[in-house]
Amino acid sequence: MNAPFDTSSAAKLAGARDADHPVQVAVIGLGYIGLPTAAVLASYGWEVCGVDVSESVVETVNAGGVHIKERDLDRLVSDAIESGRLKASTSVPTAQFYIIAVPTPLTHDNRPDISLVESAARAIAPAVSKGACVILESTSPVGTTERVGHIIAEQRPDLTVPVLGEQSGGDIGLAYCPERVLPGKIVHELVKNDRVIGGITPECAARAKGLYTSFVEGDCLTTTARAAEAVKLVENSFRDVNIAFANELSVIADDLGVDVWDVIKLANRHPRVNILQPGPGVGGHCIAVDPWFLISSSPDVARLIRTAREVNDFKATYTERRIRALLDAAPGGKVALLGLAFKPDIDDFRESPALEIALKLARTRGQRLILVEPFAKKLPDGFAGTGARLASLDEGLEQAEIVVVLVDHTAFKHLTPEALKGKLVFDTRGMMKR
Ligand code: SAJ
Repeated sequence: MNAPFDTSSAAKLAGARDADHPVQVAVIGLGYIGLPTAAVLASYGWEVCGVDVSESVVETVNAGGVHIKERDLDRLVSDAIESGRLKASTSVPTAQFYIIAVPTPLTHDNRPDISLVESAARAIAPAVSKGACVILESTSPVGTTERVGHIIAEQRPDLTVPVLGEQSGGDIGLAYCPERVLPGKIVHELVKNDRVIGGITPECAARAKGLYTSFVEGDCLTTTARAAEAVKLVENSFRDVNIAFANELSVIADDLGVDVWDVIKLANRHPRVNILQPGPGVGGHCIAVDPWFLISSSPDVARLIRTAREVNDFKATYTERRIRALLDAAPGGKVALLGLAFKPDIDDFRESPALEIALKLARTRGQRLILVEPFAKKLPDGFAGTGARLASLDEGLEQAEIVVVLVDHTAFKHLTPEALKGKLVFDTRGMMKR
């Protein structure tokens, strides 16, 4: 467990900085969103301090390295460090802008856990000065930006915090601006995407907008903090519901004995139909998580959104059952599972349905599992002792009687039905059809 943010030593960082270059933007949390944001801001000329509770993350970044894999991020961070405009620290400095980009996971009973946002607010409070603007970017339940304001107000009675519903006022700005970038394209989308900026007051929104317009090429649209919080949750719920429709169709198509890929392709030729793609379930740390933020705040009315979550979760169970049936149909035969990541061409295994399916199969059929994942150097610990092993695509194809596509990585795309002749094939992504 990491130590909480160091709130006592804002001065430590000031010492590490050239006095002529005070920190302009402090980015709290150097994860998948915070680190690229800090580096992009530095590349646009801002003096940035990235803050993280992990000393090893801070050391890595200060050495010009990255602790996460994301396209173009390594170069961006090393250039930003070299330019002297990006530094990392475990201490929160005094800055003009604060961006909070910390995780907001789910609790065991699918409720949002905003404790890291609260602890970031507590860490900012001692350092924040009159005129600064605090912006929350973490995906958050509606009302969280106001909660950040309450925490700062509690710790800093000397400062007036803006009040929701008023037009202006307050010694600091307070706003919500959700991140909307796609893993795998984060650096590109940070600059290109439109941003929604919700202020506690319109004046707060305008102040936050000043920061984003300095590097965003998309439109920067302003609204209230509560609306912006809802927009983020709605975007990811929209996608979850639409993927659920495709996943449910794939199960119905199996029942009816029709090819779901053909059906979707042809239905999408209608000018007002645009069905997404079925898969083995929905993964990642956003789409499979964020709808719960809406469900937990409105449990009696968020019926469609809850059902979509259930349909998408069921698709992983259904996929596992179908693979077990194939194993039963080929006694003693081995199965090559292609892909463990949560989506194509990414080394991110968080909430991955492919990984979950493989782990469940490994518990009882490990000796018969060959796992092919070009983005993994070794198998996750959960496979230890199961007999499942990691292999190259060629090895997998050579040794397995059954081939299951769980992730449509580019590295698998040259596979054709001819190359799989004689094998039992289950293509959960329709890779060979599309
Ligand atoms: N998936 C399907 N079928 C599809 C599309 C996706 O099964 O047709 C699956 C993927 O395989 C994956 C999951 O859904 O398991 C999610 O992948 P994704 O590419 O749809 O989304 P994420 O989780 O990588 O990123 C999303 C994006 N949100 C939207 O597209 C509305 C991104 O813009 C957000 O910034 C991100 O969540 C986030 O951080 O919230």
